[in-house]
Amino acid sequence: MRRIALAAALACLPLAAAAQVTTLRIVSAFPENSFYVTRLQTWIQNVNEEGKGLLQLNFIGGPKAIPTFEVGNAVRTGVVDLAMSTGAFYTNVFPESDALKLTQMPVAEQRRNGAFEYIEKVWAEKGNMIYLARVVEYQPFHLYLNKPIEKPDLKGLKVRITPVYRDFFSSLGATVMQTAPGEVYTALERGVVDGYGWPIGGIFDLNWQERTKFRVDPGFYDAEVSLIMNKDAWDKLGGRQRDFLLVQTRLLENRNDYWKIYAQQETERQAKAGIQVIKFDSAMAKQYVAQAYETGWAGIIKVSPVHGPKMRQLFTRK
Ligand code: 173
Repeated sequence: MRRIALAAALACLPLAAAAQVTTLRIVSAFPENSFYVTRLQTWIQNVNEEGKGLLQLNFIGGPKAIPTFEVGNAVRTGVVDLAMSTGAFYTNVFPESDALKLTQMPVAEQRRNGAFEYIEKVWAEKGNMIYLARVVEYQPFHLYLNKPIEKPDLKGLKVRITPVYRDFFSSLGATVMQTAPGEVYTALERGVVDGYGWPIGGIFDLNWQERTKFRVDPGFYDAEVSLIMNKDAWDKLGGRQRDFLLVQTRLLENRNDYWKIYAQQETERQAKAGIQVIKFDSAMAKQYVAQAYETGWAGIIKVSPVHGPKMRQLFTRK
């Protein structure tokens, strides 16, 4: 009798669990056909396999679903539950978001030195967001150009930017123009810009190599792409669902060493595509990178006099 009751109870378990499934809506601020998104979708598939009966992710799409610079507000207000984005795309929610480009240590170390905790606090307070995981690192930004330069002087050049590059490129004399990644190709094609900022990897995703003559070395900062979540959606999850989501996002973050290989591959691929490297000598290079950080932090601290200096202290390698 008892055995039968137990068997019956066990048989009911999947049903009981099924009643607990939550499906979260996730979007990407990067274009649908970018490598970042391909990688995200592979991860989502796996999460959905592992999360049967507990938690499912429904990929809504990229900027066609929600425009790049509106994704942050969509997460803040709960129009979507989760997003893969970068801070530069949601400075309209809170300006500190763009500071993540300035971290000088891997996210694993940020989780140990208090930086991650500080990010979590600011994101929750100012963005109504849970900062879940950084899924891109080891990707320095570069300036790509169609006109040659001999020194870090961009006077007379029009350069496509996001907030990432605004203060730095402006300080070098560039005329800057902000666009989402999806509009870079057209801007280059029409000659509206003479170049653009982008990390070392990814320019082939939208065929920009067809419209790119030079890459300027060295790179600067570290491209940040992260998973962020609406805080109310997080608060509604059960304990097991939260644990599962934390484990899954951490698994993706723990694979970030891959980006080191990707950076090498993309550098080679650019050379093969005929993109020439404009390389500053070491003194100039040092000054160029120093100016990138100086102007970057000045910009953050100007709009965030309280959090800015604290972030600078936590994000800068001693
Ligand atoms: O669009 C951009 O140039 C940008 O800001 C960015 C940020 C992180 C990764 C890739 C691009």
